[in-house]
Amino acid sequence: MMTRFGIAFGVLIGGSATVLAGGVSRLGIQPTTDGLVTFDSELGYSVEDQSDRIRADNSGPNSVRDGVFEFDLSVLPADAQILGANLQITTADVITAPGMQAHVFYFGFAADGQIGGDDHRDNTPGVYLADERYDAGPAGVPAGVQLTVAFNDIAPLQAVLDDGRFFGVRIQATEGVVLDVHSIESALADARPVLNVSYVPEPAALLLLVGGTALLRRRG
Ligand SMILES: [Ca+2]
Ligand SMILES: [Ca+2]
Repeated sequence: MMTRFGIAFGVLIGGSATVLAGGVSRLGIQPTTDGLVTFDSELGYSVEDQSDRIRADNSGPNSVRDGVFEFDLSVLPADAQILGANLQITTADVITAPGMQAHVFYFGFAADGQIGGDDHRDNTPGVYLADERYDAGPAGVPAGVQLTVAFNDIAPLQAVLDDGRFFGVRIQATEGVVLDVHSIESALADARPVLNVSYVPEPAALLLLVGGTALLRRRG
């Protein structure tokens, strides 16, 4: 337990813990590590994890660069029931795409706390979390805009909390799209990525919450 608390304290300095109504807690978790993983048909896989920004782009099957964030979920209570989650990232450059809109997918996977070639879409497909369409080009999304990506599926996050430690989120650009966001190495603290998780700390609390919702529905 000492180790668990020690790790939690270290990460929570940069995050925020809030208790909302109904016993629901919300915690912002910064990545343990982040970076980009490139596949090049001639050079193979390469990793950059110390830059102050992360780029996801896709120039066709011979050159695909994915942005990856890995979060240590041991800062959450071990028996937490996750109710919702989103990834908060901030653009470091204008989003570009061949058309008016940039289509970007987000995938989640059980990770290992370091950025490697295995984090690329080719090697660890992961579970679909969200897809977003951003206005691209000079009149689209400029640098310095905070993007909040709500997850459609929290099951992979819960699975890592129950049976693992590091949760990976990967940004996958579709062909022609270029997305630059600030990394944890960014000098702008407010622009660094954060995983926001809302949860109830005890299974019993979730049962009460679900029971209450069912009761309200019956009355309606
Ligand atoms: Ca990094
Ligand atoms: Ca990894």
